[in-house]
Amino acid sequence: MQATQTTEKPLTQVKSQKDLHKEVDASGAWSVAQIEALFALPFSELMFKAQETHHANFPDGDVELATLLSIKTGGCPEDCSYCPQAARYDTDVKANKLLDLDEVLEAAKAAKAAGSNRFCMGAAWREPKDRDIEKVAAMIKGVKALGLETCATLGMLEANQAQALQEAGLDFYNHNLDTSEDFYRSVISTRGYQDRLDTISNVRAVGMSVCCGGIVGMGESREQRAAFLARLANLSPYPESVPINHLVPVAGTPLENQKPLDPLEFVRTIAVARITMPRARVRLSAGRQELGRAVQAMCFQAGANSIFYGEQLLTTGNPEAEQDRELLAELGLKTKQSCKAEVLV
Ligand code: SAM
Ligand code: DTB
Ligand code: SF4
Repeated sequence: MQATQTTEKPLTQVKSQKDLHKEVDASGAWSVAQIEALFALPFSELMFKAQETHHANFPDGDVELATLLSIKTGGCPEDCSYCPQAARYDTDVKANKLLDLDEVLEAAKAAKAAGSNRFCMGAAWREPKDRDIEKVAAMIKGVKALGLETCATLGMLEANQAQALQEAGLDFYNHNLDTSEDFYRSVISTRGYQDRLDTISNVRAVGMSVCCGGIVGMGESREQRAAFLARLANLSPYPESVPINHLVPVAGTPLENQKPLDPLEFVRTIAVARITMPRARVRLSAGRQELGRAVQAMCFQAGANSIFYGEQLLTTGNPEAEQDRELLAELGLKTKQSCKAEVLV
């Protein structure tokens, strides 16, 4: 596969810094104003547009199942305000060392047996050390040999580390922008937005697929949600996988008392992600237990076509696999076996 560097399409015709997000771009980039206009559509019109886009790009209408495993839990030095794994917050999460290869392969076999398509290994690191990369590379090889797609989320990556993971057979690397650049500053101080863009660029440069999304419901405004989606959609190319997490407010984190986002606004966010990134797998990620069946059904109608599958995310809960199978069956949704053959426009 041709290695592609991630670049952002430049916004042009900018009159002032204040207007930066308001201008329509000559090169076809999404402006924040255009995305806000999508959010502001009558609900049924927005849903209709999202469904048109979804059917045109995913004629099979299938749902991808991705299973998460926390391979290294807790004790993280970062200060992400939402995260129960940050060492500085007093949460119920206990820090553990990196799992052994056998434990990871057991979990991957169980995920495969339950019908999962992708196995995603997550570590509570700011960034991996080179000796961690060697151990994770062995896990990737083992999981891939089981016939699963592989994904890892290990924090910031240097170019040589991205190369090593790619050579081990890693299909996707997850690294989220999390939110808009201006809201980001009130959520995380220990790493910058540009650091995140650099990691995504390093992943692209070695030809791996990018899994990149974020969290909504952290107290951001609609304009900030639009600015966040604009940053994702203007990555060139945009990510193949877009996890949209609904904040899980965990006791002990600074966001523990955050008021939940209006569920219809969550559905709108999914619809706008679908319209602006037509061929991406848009994944309903953290927070599905709180959403309930009806809101999830609306999200699938809005163009979501991937879920985290299995009763555990990293440290928080997720619906039981059986419950999810029942929900998908009731909605008449098929699951996919592999999206390897999908090619981005
Ligand atoms: N440490 C690595 C990193 O930060 O890139 C990988 C794991 S980190 C837990 C992956 C993502 O999980 C975060 O970027 C965030 O989007 C999501 N996340 C973490 N805690 C969450 C919460 N309480 N609610 C919703 N999403 C959360
Ligand atoms: C992503 O965007 N969401 C997943 C995955 N990528 C790694 C993680 C969700 C974590 C939710 C909080 C927890 O379980 O610790
Ligand atoms: Fe650490 Fe990742 Fe949690 Fe941030 S989101 S505190 S980097 S584990």
